[in-house]
Amino acid sequence: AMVAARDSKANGTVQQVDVAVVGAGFAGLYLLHRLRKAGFSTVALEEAGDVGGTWYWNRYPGARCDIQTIDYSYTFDPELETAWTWSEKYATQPEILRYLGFVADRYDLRSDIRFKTKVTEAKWDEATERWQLSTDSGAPVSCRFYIMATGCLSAPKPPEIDGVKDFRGQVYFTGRWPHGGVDLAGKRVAVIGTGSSGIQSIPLIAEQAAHLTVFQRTPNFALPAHNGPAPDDRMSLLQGDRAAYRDQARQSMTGVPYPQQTAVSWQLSEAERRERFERAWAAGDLVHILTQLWADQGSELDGNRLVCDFIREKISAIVKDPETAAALMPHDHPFGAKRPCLDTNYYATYNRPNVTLVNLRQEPIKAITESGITTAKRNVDVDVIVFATGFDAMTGAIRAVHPITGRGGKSLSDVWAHGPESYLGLTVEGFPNFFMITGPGSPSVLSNMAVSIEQHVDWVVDRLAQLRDAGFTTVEATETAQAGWGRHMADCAMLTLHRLANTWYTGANVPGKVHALMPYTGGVGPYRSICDEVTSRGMLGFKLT
Ligand code: FAD
Ligand code: N01
Repeated sequence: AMVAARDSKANGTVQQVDVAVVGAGFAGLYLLHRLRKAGFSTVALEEAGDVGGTWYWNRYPGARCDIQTIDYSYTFDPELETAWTWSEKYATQPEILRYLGFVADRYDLRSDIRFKTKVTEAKWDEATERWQLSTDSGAPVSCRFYIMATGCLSAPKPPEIDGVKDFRGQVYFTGRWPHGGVDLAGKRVAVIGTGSSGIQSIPLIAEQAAHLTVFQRTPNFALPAHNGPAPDDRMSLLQGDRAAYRDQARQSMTGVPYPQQTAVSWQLSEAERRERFERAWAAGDLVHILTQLWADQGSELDGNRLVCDFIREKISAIVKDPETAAALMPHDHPFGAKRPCLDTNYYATYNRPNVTLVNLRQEPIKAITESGITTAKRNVDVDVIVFATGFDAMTGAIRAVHPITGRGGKSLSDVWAHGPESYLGLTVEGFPNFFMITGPGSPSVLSNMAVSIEQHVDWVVDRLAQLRDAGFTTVEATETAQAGWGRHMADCAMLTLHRLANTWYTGANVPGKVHALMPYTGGVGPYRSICDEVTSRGMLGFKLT
């Protein structure tokens, strides 16, 4: 296939495959492997220079996973699981990137990947019943099936602040960090943004920089990672019965094997609640604190407020300056409704003499100038500006392929003009033989993505093989099924607190983006059962030809 890819590049012909995959991150790599094993000819098209996706692009200081790495791993091959050992509870970006490279080598995946190749347009050709993909380099691709494994957090958001071009210093984005690293020693540095990327990088930038000024618009909840070796209790659960451990993850709400919590907050005494909270805080585990305190924390404001109060108490105990501590305390969203962060020394960093917090709620940024950043109250001169301002999440990378034209010349951006509609977050009516891995409408970002990616890839590849074997050439969601999924999404959303926060889950972080809660909030295990039921009921909600 490598030869085929090179040849078609050379002579300008079209590369013909059964299935084209876009993206070579966690999802694209596993897709390639499964598709090949199922006997499909395939190619993956990847804009980056190598595999890794998220872990290729996000090389900022402090970048790590925030789901324990023993859980944030492939599980499809028991031999792979024992061939690789993680060195820490939360692996660093370089280690995760090495792991994905190891996987690519082990299954010889690079030979079917065209790197530095961006897919720019996609068109369904009704006559041949094939997708035609245009690329910015090399041959276009003709395929029966078109699968976007383009990532939920892969399209960085533009800075949206006037004057960036005037700035004479250096500008960096956490999501596009230079491969050789950046020397910040002795520099005056500004970080804009206090989401997970900002919160992971700020403590390390503060250690290097002469002075660091953090520009915070909205404070976020952050919990200590307590990184180190993988905890003994989790390791013994995993090693005690690996298959059962993995299965529990697949059936769980979040893709991490924790039991379902049943006690609600008002059944517990104040002392019991505090005891549970302190244990969770000491565990250094997002999923633990999000799911193991009391059952109503994610669904009822009263149960949730108790968690918020405990965390705010921790912030005030760590941060010495009361005004800074107050500015760091979130009050505008329920805990968990926005992705909470996992940190190492984040709050304590504000006790350093070389760190200043600027609260943009009190003094908004007016402009970026030649020499730095001007707020409503002051000029801050800096040598370097780091944008930790996040992503056009979930739909950004999909919509960046423009247009994606389905049946009857319909374009996906028109179909999604009022928000991303889909059936199961996997397919869209009017777009035959088109699939999204962890698309909007699936649990995706509300879960351990490794588990959600494997579930989607397995489901899609199994269906493609089954349809091929039964002699079908096209598969497409029906309008009824898609409308029903939209209603189910909305019903589920009413049962959680996610709708009460302005976040990248709802599109609120991107000016002009339609407001809609994009991930499925019904849970990973229940979602898997639904997908399996669709299959067992003869591809319920799909039209096959
Ligand atoms: P990606 O890894 O984003 O890969 C998509 C690839 O598609 C990219 O390489 C991109 O270049 C390519 N691409 C996109 N559009 C095109 C195009 N038009 N043409 C060609 N190529 C294209 N999730 C967790 O579950 N746990 C974590 O701890 C965790 N940590 C994270 C930390 C960071 C810093 C970030 C940003 C995300 C994190 N996530 C985490 C989410 C993470 O994105 C997923 O876990 C996972 O890596 C996604 O894999 P993917 O293959 O679906 O997408
Ligand atoms: O992005 P974000 P992120 N002016 O959108 C601010 C995963 N991830 O890259 O909240 C001023 O969360 C913005 O402020 P506000 C994880 O799922 C995981 O940090 O919009 N400020 C916010 O503070 C995560 O949730 C890890 O008011 C502006 C920040 O920038 C997701 O990726 C690490 C602004 C953006 O926060 C995204 O995280 C990294 C502006 N114009 C990422 N625009 C792990 O730890 C934006 N902001 C595993």
